[in-house]
Amino acid sequence: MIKRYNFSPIIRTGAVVKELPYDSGSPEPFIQKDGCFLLDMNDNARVTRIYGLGETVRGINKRGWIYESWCTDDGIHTEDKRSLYGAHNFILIDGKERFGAFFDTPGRITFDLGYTDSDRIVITPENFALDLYIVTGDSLKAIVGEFRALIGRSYTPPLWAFGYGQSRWGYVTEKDIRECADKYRDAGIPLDMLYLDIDYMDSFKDFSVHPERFPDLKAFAAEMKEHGIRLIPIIDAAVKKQEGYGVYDEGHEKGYFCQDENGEDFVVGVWPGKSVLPDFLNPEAARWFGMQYKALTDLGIEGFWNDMNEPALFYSEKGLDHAIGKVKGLGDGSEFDSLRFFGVRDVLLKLQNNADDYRSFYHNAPEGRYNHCDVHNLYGYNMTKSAYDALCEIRDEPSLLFSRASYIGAHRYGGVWTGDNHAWWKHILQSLQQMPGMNMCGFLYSGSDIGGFAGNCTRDLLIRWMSFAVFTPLMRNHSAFGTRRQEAFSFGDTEVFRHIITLRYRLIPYLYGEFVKAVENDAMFFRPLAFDYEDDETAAQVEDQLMVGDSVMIAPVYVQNAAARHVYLPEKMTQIRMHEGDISTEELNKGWHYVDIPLGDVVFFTKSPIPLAKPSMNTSELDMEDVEYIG
Ligand code: MIG
Repeated sequence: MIKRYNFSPIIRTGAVVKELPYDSGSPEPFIQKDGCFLLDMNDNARVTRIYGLGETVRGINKRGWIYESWCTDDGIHTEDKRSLYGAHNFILIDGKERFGAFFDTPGRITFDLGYTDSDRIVITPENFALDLYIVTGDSLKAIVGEFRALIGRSYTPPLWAFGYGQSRWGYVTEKDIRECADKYRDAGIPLDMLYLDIDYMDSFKDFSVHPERFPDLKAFAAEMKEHGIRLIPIIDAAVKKQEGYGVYDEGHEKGYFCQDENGEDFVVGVWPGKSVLPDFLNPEAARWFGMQYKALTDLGIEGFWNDMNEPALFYSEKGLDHAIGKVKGLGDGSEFDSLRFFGVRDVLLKLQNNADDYRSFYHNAPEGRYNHCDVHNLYGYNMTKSAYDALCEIRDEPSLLFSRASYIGAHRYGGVWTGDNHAWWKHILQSLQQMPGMNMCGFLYSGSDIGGFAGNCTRDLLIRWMSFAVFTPLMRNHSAFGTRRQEAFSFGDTEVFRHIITLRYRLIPYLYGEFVKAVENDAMFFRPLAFDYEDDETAAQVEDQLMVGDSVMIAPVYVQNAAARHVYLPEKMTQIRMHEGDISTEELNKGWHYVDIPLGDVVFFTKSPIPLAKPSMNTSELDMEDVEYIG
């Protein structure tokens, strides 16, 4: 059952698809006081665990930390952070009572889940303008199901998006991409997608193609497609401010960019240099931007990733002028003490994603004009919606689409990737722990940058990361400019990667089938063990294993040098082991096991038999019907 409470929302976020009547009572079990929603967790052991909040740092059980929904471009995902790229305001309380709560508000909201006072939940929306939904049900799964039905069916990508993808910020030319495809083919490693990062564009102008680096993208896309590979270009949110550039000229003339208080286009600095921000909250502007994707679909492009849509700001024109003023006096011979040094340093550091800048521009939504801060968390969501709506119009086939920033509602239009992680062992676990929270909030097509985006990857890290990512719907290896190369062919012997990625393709009938089922049933593809074994207190405490679909449980190795790990089996299961491409099975009883998982072996567990396809080099060669059953 769902109850809806009204605290004068300023704007319809579009997160929900059902219009429920308002309840006039108080939003029990929360107490509403001093601009907060409070819940005493200790009252008769009312709350034991808290799930949800989507894309966040820390454990599957969110209790004990403080989170802030504020879509943020922050490339250091350490556990002291409060915000990442998504704003997913749904929590699920498990304890004496079980219920979900969705705080539908477009601005900032803080979830203090036993951080300030370990027995208390304090939820503080910045401007108390929200719809609150309290969802109850018979089980954790049932509550999620009710909530998901409220927010509408999740995005389903085309089947080929379940193939393996290689990406790198650093492939600059057609030659770089072709070389990468060749190396995968030579090594016999399956591949479905090659990603184009910002360097394919001409001067980072959205919807342009660099004339020398990709002289004929249409022919090149067709060439790759013959090998079963699709090119997936990036689209950045901001548009280069340059007269003579059609997208800028038209958007400027029609007033489609975010404006400052005087009605002038608000100018920010991102990759293209001085840029402007499309006003995705203005439906006309959103439709106009979405239709620009046609420039690339006309060249044979079938999928996109939307980036920088928190929106990320390196600086604003205003902020930069101020900072330059501060720095200017530096070389004039006057005393330069440490305080001054830190002062100047901070002025420069604070230019990026600056709060004053977010407060300095406005959106023209149908309901009225809004300061960006009040609707910040809707920006990336509406960018993805604009692309999805337009792609549905432009193309007959489903397109691949995923985004960095998101808000609940965006799950209907695309997937999300988890942004700029690091080549750190702990980020394998972080990725695993993020998945169920995102699934609760509707984001099913998701995955992390395999091998880590920032920092230098190693062979063993990549093997372990991939052995986990075999199960994530989005399986993409991506890394940052300047980091060590981390393609599957970059660490000498490629056999181990061939076996792991081949296993992924063999699992696609199971993974895709379970994914579609989860979408259709408003269910989760990844679940904490607690969701399937509600009376098993041990299962409820497991933070590093997940259920994947109806039949599989995973327990990956994420510790450097470990060749075995403890695995909890909540019931009797079959252990499946892939060793050098060979698959073997073994029955294991309920309880704890210490399982050998040497580097290169992929081990997982099944409750019931699952289909396994024949190996294939890409999804167009994959025979979804020709399967054997294992487990
Ligand atoms: O400021 O396009 O998260 O995946 O490679 C960095 C360059 C901009 C951030 C994305 C990352 C991408 C990178 N982008």
